[in-house]
Amino acid sequence: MTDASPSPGPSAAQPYPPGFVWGVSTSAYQIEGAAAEDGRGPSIWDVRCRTQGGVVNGDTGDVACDHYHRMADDVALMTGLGVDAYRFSVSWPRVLPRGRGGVNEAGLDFYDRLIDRLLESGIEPWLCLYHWDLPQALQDLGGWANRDSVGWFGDYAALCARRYGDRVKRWATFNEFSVFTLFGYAFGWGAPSIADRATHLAVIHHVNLAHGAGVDTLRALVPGASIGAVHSVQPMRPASSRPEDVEAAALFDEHWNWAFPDPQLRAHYPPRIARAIEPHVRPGDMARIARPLDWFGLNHYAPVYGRRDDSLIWGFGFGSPPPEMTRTAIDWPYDPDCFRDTLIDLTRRYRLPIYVTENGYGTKAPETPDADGRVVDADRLAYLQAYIAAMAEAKARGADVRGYFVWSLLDNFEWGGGYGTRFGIVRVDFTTQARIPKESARWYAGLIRGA
Ligand code: IFM
Repeated sequence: MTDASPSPGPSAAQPYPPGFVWGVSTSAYQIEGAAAEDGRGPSIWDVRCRTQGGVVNGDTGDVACDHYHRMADDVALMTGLGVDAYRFSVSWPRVLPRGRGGVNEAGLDFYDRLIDRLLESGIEPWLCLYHWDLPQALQDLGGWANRDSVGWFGDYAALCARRYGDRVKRWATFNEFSVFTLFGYAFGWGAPSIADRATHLAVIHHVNLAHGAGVDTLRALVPGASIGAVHSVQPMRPASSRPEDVEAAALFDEHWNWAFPDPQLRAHYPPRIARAIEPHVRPGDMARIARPLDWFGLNHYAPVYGRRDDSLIWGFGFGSPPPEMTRTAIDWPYDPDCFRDTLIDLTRRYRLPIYVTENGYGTKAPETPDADGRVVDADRLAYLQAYIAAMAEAKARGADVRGYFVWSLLDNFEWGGGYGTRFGIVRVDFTTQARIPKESARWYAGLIRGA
């Protein structure tokens, strides 16, 4: 089935008909490790972890899940789960250690081996080009604040397209544009640890242009490519009815939810951002950004409660959800209905098939095995059941959802949360690197078998 063909209608008995894609997601910096091996160059996250702080326990991605050395075992885990697809990202500094120019054959080979192993295992590779690990050498030239980044990204996309496009047909340009730009360039809580309005605006526009350049490159070089982008859409609610919270939440909403999909799919910025970003927009830019896409990648976890916060550069920040709201173990709101409504709203807004490219449950609990060696993650299992049921409801009400990828296959480096926050359906012991599929993984495998 291609993305263009109409979605087979769900029935009450079988909301997920054959062809629905069940998968798991990861990202390079969060799992690979081998940070200084085989010619990989430093990324902005290596630098943040080592020198800028802000990561729990001083953790780094140096070893992570050691996936670089354990890739075959990790693909075997996926085979055990019975997933149809695996979304991973390529580490730009592993294949281009200085971001541009000389390629690193050993790095390129690693993804060749991964892709081949996936295909031999009957698992479709979904390749995401950018999951936040910009080569530090490019940051030294200004990173995404430099308009040349559009060309750097286009060249990197071309390298990957030429190397992997014979085997990889599913491509995403970026993962969660709004999250890495807000956290990295406005809040200063992620790499490259900047908090500056003008820089943030330039970055938003250049990343949108880079996305467009990436789409054009992939379209030209990969026959039969199915191309999308992965957005974090978490409906924004004001934390109170005070006018200053309502206004702050409205601006936060534009930044978090619409600053990227609106220009990419409707060729305009949302109104408040449009005014501010004007100085960066050159004639022809909006057409360069709004390139036709095949699918919409949705990462969804929870609604966000926005409030006025003058300690942050834009005057908006995170408020608290209402006290009566159920929350997950890391205090994120638990709201499957919000997931259902988001799927329905996005289908209406952008009229593209949706793949849920991330959804999952994080905890700070160590999730140690019990006496029988089982990891009973009952809360995660219940969360996945509820969210997958909500997705079925959304489909029944017309949402065009074609697939679902759990975040994440493995416990991994959870950015500022380090290794203390676990999202995996497979437990990783970060001392021994032993993997144990949790009860949620067993349940997910059963769901897929029955699907
Ligand atoms: O771990 C992250 C991932 O890298 C991007 N989306 C949210 C996940 C959980 O915080």
